Amino acid sequence: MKESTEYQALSVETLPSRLGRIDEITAHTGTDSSQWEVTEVGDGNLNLVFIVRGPAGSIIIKQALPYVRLVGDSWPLPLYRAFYEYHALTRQQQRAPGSVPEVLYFDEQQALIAMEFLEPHVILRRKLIRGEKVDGLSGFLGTFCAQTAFRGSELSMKSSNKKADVALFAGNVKIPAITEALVFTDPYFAAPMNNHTAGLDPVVTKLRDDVALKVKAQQMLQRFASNTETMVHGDLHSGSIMSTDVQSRVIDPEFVQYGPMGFDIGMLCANFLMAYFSQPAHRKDDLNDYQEWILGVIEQTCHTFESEFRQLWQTERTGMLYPATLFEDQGHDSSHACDAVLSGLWKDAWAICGIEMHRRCLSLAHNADFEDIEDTVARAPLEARNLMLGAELIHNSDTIQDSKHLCELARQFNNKDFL
Ligand code: SR1
Ligand code: MG
Repeated sequence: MKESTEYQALSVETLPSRLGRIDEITAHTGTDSSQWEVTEVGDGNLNLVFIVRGPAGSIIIKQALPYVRLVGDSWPLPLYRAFYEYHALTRQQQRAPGSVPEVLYFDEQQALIAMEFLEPHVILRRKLIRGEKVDGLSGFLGTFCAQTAFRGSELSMKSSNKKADVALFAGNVKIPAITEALVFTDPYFAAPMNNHTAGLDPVVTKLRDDVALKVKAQQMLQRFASNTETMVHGDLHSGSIMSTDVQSRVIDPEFVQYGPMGFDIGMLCANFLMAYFSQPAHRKDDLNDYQEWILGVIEQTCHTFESEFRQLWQTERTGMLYPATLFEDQGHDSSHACDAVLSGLWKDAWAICGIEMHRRCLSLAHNADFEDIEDTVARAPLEARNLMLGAELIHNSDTIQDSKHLCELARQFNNKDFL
């Protein structure tokens, strides 16, 4: 039975009585909701997240709040983000099967999604801070990014379907607007909600005085806002990935939109680089080994992305772009065309990578990799390395050869002192 009342935020107390007669839910938890054990575990910036443990099993209930949880009700945010998250999850499941939690039930009015409880998975960012390795991580992430990028584009999709999808997701205005401001714009001036670590001022001033850097960041915003190449997750950081030691899943695509194909992989690389630069404050033993493991994940993720993308190019190029009728059917190899598409994609990715590295230290919504370092004297020089490499990537996104080159730069910047 579907809830049909006006939106009301759930609580630990009200959840059993409100959801206890929904078949799609009780099929997974058991029908006696008085036996449910409910905990609220949302530690993200926006939503309520409940674990419901029942006699028959456990599920996750995610419900959007009508405001930004991180800030409070002074910043209203539309409930419709749950609608887009639901549609993103179903598409990701089709395009990259097994990569996201199974959706069990969706109630648009209550902005509520019931989904598979991933156990014993934890947020990947926590594992990176603890120095834990995850087998198969790069293969999983590279495949996810390539499959969703390729299969959500007109390299693969029928144009009519893709354009209908672009129209559907174009309604998700206010959520991408957060990215447009917080990621692409606010880092580059003293925006009201910004904050940065004490001691970073010399580097922050340098970046904010760099007009060419601001131009490049705005060029990337222009591409983000107007290039509808594929359906992007839109917020693919290490807090949007849940892992055990051997398995991973992508969660939380409410920032979904149609955007550039290099967006997700660029943001992902940035978050691994921030994990890399923060490590000296998290461990002494095995520091070099763990930092090198992170760089290996970046290289391998990008490598997997390329090979999966090239494979899909050969086997699933059924859309209107670069059709076989124009290449193979004429006896012409299309691999140079694939090279050109990938080359443009990586240029976007490296610039977006640099911008994401900036926003997590300069704008609102920093990441725990750095924020968990309580001693700001220790934190500032690590963030400075991250910020300066970010600038290098934005300026030189056209000349970064590949992920090996990226990791070589990271090693160089990891040995520099910018303050
Ligand atoms: C106000 S929302 C801040 C950030 O949280 C989300 O996870 C996105 O990364 C967003 O930029
Ligand atoms: Mg999120």
